Amino acid sequence: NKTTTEIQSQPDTWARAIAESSSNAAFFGLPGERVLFLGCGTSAFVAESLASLRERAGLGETDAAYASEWEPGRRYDRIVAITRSGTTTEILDALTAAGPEVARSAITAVADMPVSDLVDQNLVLDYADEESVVQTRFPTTLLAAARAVYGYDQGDLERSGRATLAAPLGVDVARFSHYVYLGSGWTYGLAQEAALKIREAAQAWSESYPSLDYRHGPIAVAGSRSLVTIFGPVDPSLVADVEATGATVRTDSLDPLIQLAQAQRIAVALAEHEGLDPDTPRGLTRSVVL
Ligand code: F1P
Repeated sequence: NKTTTEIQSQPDTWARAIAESSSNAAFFGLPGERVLFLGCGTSAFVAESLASLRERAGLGETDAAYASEWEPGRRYDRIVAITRSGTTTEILDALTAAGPEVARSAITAVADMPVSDLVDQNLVLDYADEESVVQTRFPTTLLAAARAVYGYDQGDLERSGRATLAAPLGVDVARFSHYVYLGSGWTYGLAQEAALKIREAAQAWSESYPSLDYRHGPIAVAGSRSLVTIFGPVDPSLVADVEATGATVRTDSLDPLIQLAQAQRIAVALAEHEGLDPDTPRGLTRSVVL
């Protein structure tokens, strides 16, 4: 399927994004600017991760919002619209409502789309566009580009990504009926995106929470058919509490972007196990145009 091809191509698209990042810095907010990232669906979760990464890097006050929920009010120097398709109605409506005085960037996978007319500058990651409805490499490639701009240490992302994606997945999806993804800081957006992949590609039950909030209620439904994956740093007492429910806990020391790619593989494996086509999920289209 196309989704798998796109998942497997990620080390290449990450490497290209990092190589080109110095010329793209302005799209992600100049140092000191007050920035708002907007998106829908996958792109809303990317927006959340970008806001956390940028603010924690000390580059300026940064917010993220679902485009559908945002209302003009707080003042920003720049609004950055994240949208693979460049056609999503809520994004176009938010940019139209934003007023003329704020600078605007769009980051898309396709050039000359409706969003392009509403912004000053459009970064087009065309090499990360996708044929699958389900987004995989566009969000991770955008994140790799942003991390480079924000000075995040990318380590050996490309090599480690290649090795991990070439190795067997190591998860028997027949054992699990409930998938939980936990994250903290910028990886909370990744956890939400991972859980969305399970729902979109495999129509299965998944949830996501800030890591330490999981014990504040949601852990009550964890059990022997739950797979709980923790992105980023792991709190041993949280692992012990989750394991006490009978759930399987998955942690590793991989770069969180590679952990997300592994979650994408789990979603595809689960779809195949259920006899579903991950490329064209029921009820989903490439973008929502109202
Ligand atoms: C956003 C999005 C996707 C979702 C679905 C509908 O699209 O919500 O994340 O998987 O296909 O559209 P875009 O604004 O990033 O093009």
